[in-house]
Amino acid sequence: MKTQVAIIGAGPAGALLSLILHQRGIESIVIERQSKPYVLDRIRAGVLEWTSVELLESIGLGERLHAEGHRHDQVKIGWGGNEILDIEFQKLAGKPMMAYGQTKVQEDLYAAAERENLNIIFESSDVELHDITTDSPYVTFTTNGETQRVDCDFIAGCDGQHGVSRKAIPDNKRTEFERAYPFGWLGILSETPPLPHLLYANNEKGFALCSERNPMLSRYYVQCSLDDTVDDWSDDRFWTELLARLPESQAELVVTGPSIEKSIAPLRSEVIEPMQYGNLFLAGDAAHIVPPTGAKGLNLAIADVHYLSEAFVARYAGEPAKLAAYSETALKRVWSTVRFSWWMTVLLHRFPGESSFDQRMREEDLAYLTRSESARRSIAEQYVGLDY
Ligand code: FAS
Ligand code: PHB
Repeated sequence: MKTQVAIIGAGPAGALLSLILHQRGIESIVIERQSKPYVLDRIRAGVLEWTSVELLESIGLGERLHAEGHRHDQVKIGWGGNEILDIEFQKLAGKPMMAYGQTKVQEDLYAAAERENLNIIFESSDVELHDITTDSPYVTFTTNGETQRVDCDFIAGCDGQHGVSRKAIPDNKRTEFERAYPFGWLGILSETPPLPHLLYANNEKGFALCSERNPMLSRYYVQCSLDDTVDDWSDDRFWTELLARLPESQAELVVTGPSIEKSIAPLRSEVIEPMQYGNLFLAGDAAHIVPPTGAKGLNLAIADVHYLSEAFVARYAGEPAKLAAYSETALKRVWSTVRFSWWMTVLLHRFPGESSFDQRMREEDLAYLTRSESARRSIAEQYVGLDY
């Protein structure tokens, strides 16, 4: 097969890139390892920056997003037992955020792929990238037991943190920056009405987060040990821990119920530099990982795709400069977002073995945020997403 851009991975980054390129007259073929139901079944992010909302609207994906998404003008942070801090981002940063699960974003992208007849090849294995430093790169893979080959002008590596693309950049050309956090998030879904606002909490027992997916589907998280498995966490233990970590006035509002999904995710920060090598360009988790505390993983993938799609459009219009500068351009937002996610993670979690001094510094940060509208504005503008 031959195309202009071969895209590895049909998660949010790959599917969005293919859709935008198609709408701008550029052909692509997407090569995805998993089946379509498998990708659609993953429970991941829950919050869209307003910048992401506007991009999705611009490509015709605004209708369901506004019909089923829940617009929020603030989030709350519980700390110091019963203190509650409001981060009013509509008032402080002039933009809201939208609670709209990644699962729905993925459904919308695949529905658009069907409508616009995009070429996504699911259940592909043994994906290999070839000749990425030449003008004739190609991708080989196996599907239905047959080896396939896609000749292309460019390859977009959108295959996530465990993909093959990032490793196609030679070790001596690739720098990996990494921070692993000494805890994970235990997340559940329950068919119960969520709190009116997203609520993050820092408590002596650890972090907790109350979020949502729809008016009768709540998403909750508690910080847990990396040694834990979901079997260590009965529903009773989860609800007891969650309620104990929230300010009392908020804990009283939580409607508990049986979990219909329960999973543990480790927290990591990671950046791959550069995000391009020869005619290979990385976007999304293939290039960076952020702890979910800042609600940035999905949004940063969308931002990469914004920059990369603009660069491909310029290149095919005879302007190669944007594509040559893609990595430099994308990394500015990546590092700004990685710092924000790291900072929110340190602010809101308790680190095993940390000193009482560390906790006092954390409490001073939270007290300063309570006193200072400028400090709250800084969180607000980063949480809802800086302009591209
Ligand atoms: P993805 O990982 O979503 O997609 C990559 C795709 O490439 C996958 O479909 C994969 O099957 C495919 N692939 C991999 N290797 C391949 C190969 N060799 N060949 C072909 N295809 C291949 N973000 C938040 O903002 N909030 C959250 O609460 C949150 N929770 C998360 C929980 C978990 C368990 C994980 C893993 C991530 C979470 N994230 C969260 C981050 C998540 O939303 C990612 O940022 C987002 O999925 C990034 O999208 P992609 O870059 O498309 O990567
Ligand atoms: C979620 O709804 O899954 C969610 C919300 C906010 C976060 C992380 C996850 O910071």
